[in-house]
Order: sequence, then structure tokens, then C-alpha cells
Amino acid sequence: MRDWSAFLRLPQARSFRPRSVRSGTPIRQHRTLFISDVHLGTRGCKAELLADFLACNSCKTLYLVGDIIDGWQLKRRWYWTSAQTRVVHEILRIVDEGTRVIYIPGNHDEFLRRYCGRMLAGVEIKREAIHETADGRRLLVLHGDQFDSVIGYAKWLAHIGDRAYCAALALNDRLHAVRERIGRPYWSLSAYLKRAVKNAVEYVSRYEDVVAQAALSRGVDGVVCGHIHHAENRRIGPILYINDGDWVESCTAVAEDARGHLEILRWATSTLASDPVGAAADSEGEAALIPA
Ligand SMILES: [Mn+2]
Repeated sequence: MRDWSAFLRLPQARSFRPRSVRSGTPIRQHRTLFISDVHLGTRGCKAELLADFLACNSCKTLYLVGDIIDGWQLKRRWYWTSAQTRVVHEILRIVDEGTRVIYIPGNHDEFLRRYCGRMLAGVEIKREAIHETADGRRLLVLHGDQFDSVIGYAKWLAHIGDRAYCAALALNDRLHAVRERIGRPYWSLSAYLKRAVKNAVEYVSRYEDVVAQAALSRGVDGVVCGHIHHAENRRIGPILYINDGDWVESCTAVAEDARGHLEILRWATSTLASDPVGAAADSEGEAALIPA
């Protein structure tokens, strides 16, 4: 086992104070923040953006909803940057400021599951949690990988995004030209990917249904999860289904305000540059979420 503290040069408790963002930046207050699928230890992790997000947003309770550290990747090949260390520093600063931080390990950081029920550096490690919103609704908080076995679609398909598809369409034309020149029959890469994307869409909707069904059987009002890197905030039958997205591609979090209103925050590079605090909110389908 690695000596993490030595490697990260973690600060002594309460010695790390300043937020690592230029002074004068207003801090946006929330009651609760949920983030997941950060995948620290991978090249895809948008650690710089997440550290800025954590510095510009404060909350009373922070849920780390799994796959925060990518233990699988780190086991294969050690990859760590100073920005990723900054993320760890920001989380410890948040703990020091009195925020309750709850870490629910996912499948990529399952090595932490053996510590469920314990405190690590002021962070509560839990298998799952029940969060009560300001307006009294009970939300089941879990990572969501436990449903993979019942979904029946390959998970990697869910990671093919629209951008990859568009790039493939351009590639498809060139591929066709090459195959024609060497006398091979036409084979459509785009059709192949279209099938993959269709499977990905089916995977996501199937996952959402399965998670909502599990929440229903648990007798809660809603569920907050991660795992599929697809932020969502909508009603599935009587269940409020919320997915906080990821920090590999979409850079999203879920925030609860003082009234119990829940929304997806999108922390994109463009919004960060122009308006660091007022990160664009996803207000689609929000009306139903405001307590009557
Ligand atoms: Mn996961």
C-alpha cells in the first residue's frame, strides 16, 4: 500500500486555509453538493476545473458519490498531477471549514469500501446514505454500479459520445475512399457507431429505470447516483431520479439550495472564464422539482 500522505504532501490539519482561487471571487453558497466520477489518477480527469469549482462553491454537506479516485487506473499506471493534488487539498479544506463530507466509494475506488463506517481524514466513508432535503424529502445516495449486472448492455458503450460519433462520420468518408482504392467493399463505420450509440442510449435509460425502481422499493422520495457519466434531474414515476454526472467530460455537480431545490450545475471552461460563480444551471424540467 502506498503512503498516500507522503506522496500527496498533505497539509497538517487546519494548516491549509486559503482557497486556491484569486481573491475577490465571490463564493456561491449551497446547502448540499453532490459530485462523482472524478477519476483522479487518470488523464481524463478535469482536476483543474474541479479544484476551481470546489474553491468557488461552498456547502454544509458534500457528498462524494463514488469513483473519485480511479484505483483501477492507478494500479495499471501511476498518473498524478499537481491539479489532482489541488483537488485533494480543496476537499480537506472543505472538511476543515466544518462541512460534513460523506464519501460513498464506487467501483473504481472500491478499495475504500473496506473502510465503510469509518472516518478518514475527517471524511465519513459509507456504502450509501439517506439525504434529507431542506423540504423534508428523503433521497437515497449511492454510486450505482451495483445495478450493472441487471442492465444487460455493455457499459463501455455508454461512453461513446456525440463528439466521437461526429469525428467518426468524417473518418468514415476517408475510410471508404481508401477501401475503394484497394478494391474492398463498402463498410460503414458510421452505421456501426450508430448502432453503438443506440445501445448507449438504451443503456442509459435502462440504468435510470433500474435505479429508480430500486429507490421505489426502498420507500424513499428520490435517488442521487453517478456511475454512468450522464447528469440528469427528472421524475421517473413517483421517484426523483438525479445523476450528478462526472468530471471527466461534462464537469457537472448537483446542488441543493436552502429551500431544498435541486439543480445540475455545469462547470464548463467557457462559463468559468466569463462567470466563475454563476456556472450555468440546467433548469430543464426543474419546475416539477420546486416544492409545491
Ligand atoms: Mn462507477
